Amino acid sequence: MYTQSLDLPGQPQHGPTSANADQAARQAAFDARIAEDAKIEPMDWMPEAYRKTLVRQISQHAHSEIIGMQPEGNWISRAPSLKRKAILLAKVQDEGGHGLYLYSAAETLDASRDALLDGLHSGRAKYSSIFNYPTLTWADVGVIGWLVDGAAIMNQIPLCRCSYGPYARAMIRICKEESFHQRQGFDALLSMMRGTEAQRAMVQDAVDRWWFPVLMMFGPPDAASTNSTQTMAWGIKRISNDDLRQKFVDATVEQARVLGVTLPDPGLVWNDERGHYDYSPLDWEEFWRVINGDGPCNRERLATRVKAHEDGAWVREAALAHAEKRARRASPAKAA
Ligand code: FAQ
Repeated sequence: MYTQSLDLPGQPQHGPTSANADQAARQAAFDARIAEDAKIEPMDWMPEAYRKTLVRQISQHAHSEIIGMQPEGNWISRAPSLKRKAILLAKVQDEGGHGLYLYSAAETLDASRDALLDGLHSGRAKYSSIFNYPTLTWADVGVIGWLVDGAAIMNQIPLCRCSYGPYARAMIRICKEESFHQRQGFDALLSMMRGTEAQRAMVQDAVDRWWFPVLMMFGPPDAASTNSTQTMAWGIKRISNDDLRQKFVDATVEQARVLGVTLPDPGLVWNDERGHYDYSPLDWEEFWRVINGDGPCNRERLATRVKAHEDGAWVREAALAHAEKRARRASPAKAA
């Protein structure tokens, strides 16, 4: 580009000093929006570390949703009635949909979906620890709805107020659907608890196996939560891991009483002074082992996911070919 411009007194300066000033002004505008609890939108300037941490959290969340289809998906063909089968089909499809909203939210941050999926399939990216446990009986399906979706809602309601607009808006719809998921799980368990002795024993066994892994879904204790300080300062995370875990324990004890099951923790007692239930220390070694790839089902979950992706290659190719054909028809000159 040709220019006749000269640097004159009083005019904005260009070069390193003004670039630093621009950067500082953008950072100040971003900080002010965070301080006033306004939303950050995709076209707004944001610090690179904010963008990266959102891509990390949103993509891990998306991966959890699509891997989370597997434990219950195993039971679609074995549901005990047409009604339960229809409910379970809808629920598993919802989880797939949640994954898609979340990948789309990550794409607004310049992340490529192919790269995100590659991270999952190669084992580099994390997904929720909880989906590495097996679903041994039909009661496990009810317990996933009641406890896993229950924990997911507790964690996700505050994310509806997250500072990044597309993530916050995706969470509003997701939370509505998770609420149906939790209720259908509780309802399925209630039916079993009103059934035979063998059904009640099956529910109790499932609760015994899932309770502690569910408490670990909220993440490591606050003292070991490497990301919390920064994500809370940015208004991404609103309530700490331990505080959410406590809220979940307090809410669930009464639900267990209504259901007639025993939560498998002798240390679970009301503490008048704290105004909360105390509970026993969790096995954090197990947690780290599971998230580092060595849980009961990690290998199976990843292998199933990779196979589904490979088996679906023809669908992606066909969709691309169809889109190209439509573009050619709509505008032959441009497409040529
Ligand atoms: N599993 O510093 P923090 C669902 C990692 S959706 C695996 O405390 P942060 C729906 C963490 O990534 C369930 N990894 O981390 C459904 C970090 O590693 P990094 C998923 C975990 O991000 C129901 C390291 O440990 N929900 O259930 C876990 O501040 C039924 C240090 O931890 C979401 O993703 C874990 N449980 O807090 C579907 C919600 N916990 O990345 C199907 C959004 C921690 O530095 C059926 N995510 N780690 O390498 C969040 O709210 C947060 O990311 C937390 C973790 C709270 C999960």
